[in-house]
Amino acid sequence: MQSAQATLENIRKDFPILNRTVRENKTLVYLDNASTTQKPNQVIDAINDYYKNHNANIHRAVYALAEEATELYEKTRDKVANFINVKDRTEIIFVRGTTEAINLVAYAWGRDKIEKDDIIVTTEYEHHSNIVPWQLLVQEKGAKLEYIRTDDNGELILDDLDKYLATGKVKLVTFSLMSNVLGTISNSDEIISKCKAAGVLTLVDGAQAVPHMKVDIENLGCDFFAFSGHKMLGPTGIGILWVRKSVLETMSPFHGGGDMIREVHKYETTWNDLPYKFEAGTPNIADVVGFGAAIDYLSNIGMDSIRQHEIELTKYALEKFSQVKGLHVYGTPDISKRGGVISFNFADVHPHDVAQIIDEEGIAIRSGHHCAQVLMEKLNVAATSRASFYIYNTKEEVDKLVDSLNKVARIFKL
Ligand code: 7TS
Repeated sequence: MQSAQATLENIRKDFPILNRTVRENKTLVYLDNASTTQKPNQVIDAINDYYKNHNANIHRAVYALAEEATELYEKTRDKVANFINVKDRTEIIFVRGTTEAINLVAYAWGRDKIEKDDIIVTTEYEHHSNIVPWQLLVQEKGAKLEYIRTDDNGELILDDLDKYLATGKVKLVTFSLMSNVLGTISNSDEIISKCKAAGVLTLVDGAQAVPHMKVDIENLGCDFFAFSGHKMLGPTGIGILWVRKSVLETMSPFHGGGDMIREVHKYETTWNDLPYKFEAGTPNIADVVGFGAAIDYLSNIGMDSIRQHEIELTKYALEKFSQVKGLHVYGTPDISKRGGVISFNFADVHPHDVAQIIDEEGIAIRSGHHCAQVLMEKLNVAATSRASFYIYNTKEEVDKLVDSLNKVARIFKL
């Protein structure tokens, strides 16, 4: 059995970008993993190998290369099914990412199913991609969008959910399993069981959760589930929408075109089998293959070890942050209820100034509204700074961040 330290050293060796220097010859400290993660050689090599040795269009031809490409593409679907514990692979749809997945549901499910005065419930800590598609839909239908509020600890106030469900008008409740700003892990069991009891469908945005903890779709019990490959070591431009079969079978197509059809005549078309009905056109084959390699990589480490590593880093960082003068950290102090995302602000210092001073040390953190302006309004700030961790981050990197935060405090005389 390898020690945790040895494992971490080996993991870091797989990520070539972590060796590079930035600014004044500073070793890169990458702490913007909630935005996107870095890629290991295994993922880069899988994409290279695909283009060098197997490139062809899928599902269309009988020649050897086309068969190989199709097999590689479909193999990733099986890997995804296994990774999130889905029994029926035809419920898994390849999309560009979480944003496209949620838009697909809003169009292909929502346009048929949402009517005037219906209610869609979301939360105050959603990413814009789990707000804007619903705004567009309710505006078109004369329906309503309501919000479950967050409390001072950044947790959802579930009394709000009870209140909306009691109206009998709610058709969908949609929430992220982990907030990209506060790191809060939603109380999914309670939300989904309440919705089930009320006969209301649920969509879970797993963009921040799937990369960082074991997610079991069967246990979760939702109806729609979305996540992105690039936040879990995979390439950009590939993501997953999972839909429960009984719901998927009631949905209209999203995009029309090649591959999603069975027969096309001059004035009517019949649809292909699931999931191909929802995968129109030539898909992002190479990145699906790369995504498969990312899933293998994470599976080899084990999602429970990844969660444990992030808990340790986050606990360590929260302790150190509490000693920095003038620093305010958002979100719950209960480590069991949060992931490796820490948003913070210095009183009277603009987050962009913070990020700039930190960047001089080669440390990449994000400053801004994090595509969560509804939450920023709630917190009564325009922006926050945010550090977010992943499998390759170390306590030494947290120390470097803390040193530079102390530098901010000194410069601004806090
Ligand atoms: N949902 C959540 C919870 C997210 O954090 C993000 C991206 C998305 C959806 C959208 O994912 P995409 O892959 O379709 O873009 N979050 C962030 C972030 O926090 N900083 O940059 C992107």
